[in-house]
Amino acid sequence: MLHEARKALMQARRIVVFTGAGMSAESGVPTFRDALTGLWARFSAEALATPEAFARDPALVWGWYEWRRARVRAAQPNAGHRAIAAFAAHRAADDGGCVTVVTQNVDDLHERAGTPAAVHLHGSLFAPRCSACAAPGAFAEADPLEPEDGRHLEPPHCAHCGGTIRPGVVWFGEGLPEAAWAAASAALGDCDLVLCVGTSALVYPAAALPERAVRAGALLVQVNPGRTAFDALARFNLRGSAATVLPALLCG
Ligand code: BV8
Repeated sequence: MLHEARKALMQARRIVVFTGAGMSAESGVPTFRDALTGLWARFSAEALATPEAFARDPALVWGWYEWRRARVRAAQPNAGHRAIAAFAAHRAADDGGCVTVVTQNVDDLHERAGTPAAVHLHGSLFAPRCSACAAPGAFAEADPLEPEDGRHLEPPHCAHCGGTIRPGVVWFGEGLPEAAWAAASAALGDCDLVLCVGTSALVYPAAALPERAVRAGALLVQVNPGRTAFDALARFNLRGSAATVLPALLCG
């Protein structure tokens, strides 16, 4: 299976790597399936990642995002992130093949592994903005030293209008950033192979993109230790973790 999937990747010209939370799991970043801990143990991620939750208790939600930002800053890209970056650079240099990384993740581990232009469909933990005037916001602390089990943390205020600064992520019920959606739709609408890594494929409209690519004739290769909604669409289901399968698949 790995060998056939590798052959398909070598023959493909326009490749999209579509990643989810499982991509960063081995870097110590919890997935959305993982139960929340500490202050947020009684919440689901879907419940906290909403404009309503932020309106109800801004310090609870801001504290959660600063805790997640601290975890990501303490994390390192894993062998899977590095294999994707090396593969993309190699293809671009070698035979002009095009590899585009489209992620649902709000961490910066693809970039830190050497993938400069990952398309972030759901925003970033590192791009706070004003919830009133949308001006870019600044963190109170560049390096958040969050206690292990988290804390309530009042969000800072906008230097321009005094509005409340919010995380630069897409919350449930919110539309995706137009530029990222356009770039991802174009890449997946024109690819001949999509490599889906570490996603449960349950969140829309993101999950519709690989579906649409397969309907347009692209081949789907999946890397995931568990079953997902993409299993039936995949030509190759590689059951394993991102940091173990991707180096063998992309750099073997
Ligand atoms: C919208 C940022 C309207 C915030 C996120 C159609 C059908 C059903 C529902 C909907 C629909 N259309 C819209 C909806 C509603 C909703 C939705 O999809 N709900 C789901 C839950 C059913 N969608 C929305 O609300 C979207 N907005 O529709 O707005 C609109 C339109 C126009 C104008 C105005 C409004 C917005 C969705 C985006 C929400 N924000 N993140 C934050 O991070 O805090 S979503 C967030 O959750 C992530 O970004 C990601 O997308 C998702 C988590 O999924 P995964 O990444 O796949 O991770 P998960 O934990 O689920 O799974 C991990 C996988 O990894 C597992 O399969 C596991 O086996 C695997 N794994 C584990 N370890 C490893 C591994 N794999 C490899 N290696 C390992 N080591």
